[in-house]
Amino acid sequence: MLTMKDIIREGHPTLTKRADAVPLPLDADTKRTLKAMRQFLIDSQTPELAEKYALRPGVGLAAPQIDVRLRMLAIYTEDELFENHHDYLMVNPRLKAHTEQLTYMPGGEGCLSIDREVEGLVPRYRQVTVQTRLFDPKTETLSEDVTLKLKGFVSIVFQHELDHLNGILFPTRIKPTLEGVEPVRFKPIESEEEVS
Ligand code: K1U
Ligand code: NI
Repeated sequence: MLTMKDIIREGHPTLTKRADAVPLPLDADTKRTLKAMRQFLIDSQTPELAEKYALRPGVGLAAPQIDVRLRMLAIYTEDELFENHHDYLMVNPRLKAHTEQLTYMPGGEGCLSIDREVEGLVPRYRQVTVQTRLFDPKTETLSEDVTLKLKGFVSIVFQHELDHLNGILFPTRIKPTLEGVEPVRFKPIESEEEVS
């Protein structure tokens, strides 16, 4: 089981290096790592496990964050409207196209590898087209190249994780203001909705 002890932090040299392409076919060790990355996200979003093991909740994780210098990443999250679940283990992902339009996280971004509050907004493309192989954790098989269109929050998560594969941490992308750029709008959680 991966815990916060396995996640390297700001200052570690791996976090500022470009990761290498994943050699194919996948070896057993790489398959184990991919499954463990996805399981970490699931555990971190399970309140009892997050509390028991002191896990910070995460919706994305890139292999360099566990000191594996390979181009692979996990995403496990709902979109901002809680309409679709996104569960990906991407191997050698490439950004093929993106909108001109930008967006950003209204409260700024966080990172499991950064243990401090970082103020400021991070401009991200509103929609991206990604070409990638997908690893299926159940059958332990790798797909051929697929093309994914990701928008809004999931697009931001992908761009944050792709940055990790390229040795970039979000504080280097911060802008004090973003004029004319719309933030991602999250559907309010019903219990937190205003009544009047
Ligand atoms: O890569 C990482 O360090 C994980 C990070 C990715 C990220 C996604 C989107 C914006 C910024 C950074 C996180 O998962 S931060 C946690 C988070 O955004 C979240 C966690 C649980 C529920 C909803 C959001
Ligand atoms: Ni991060």
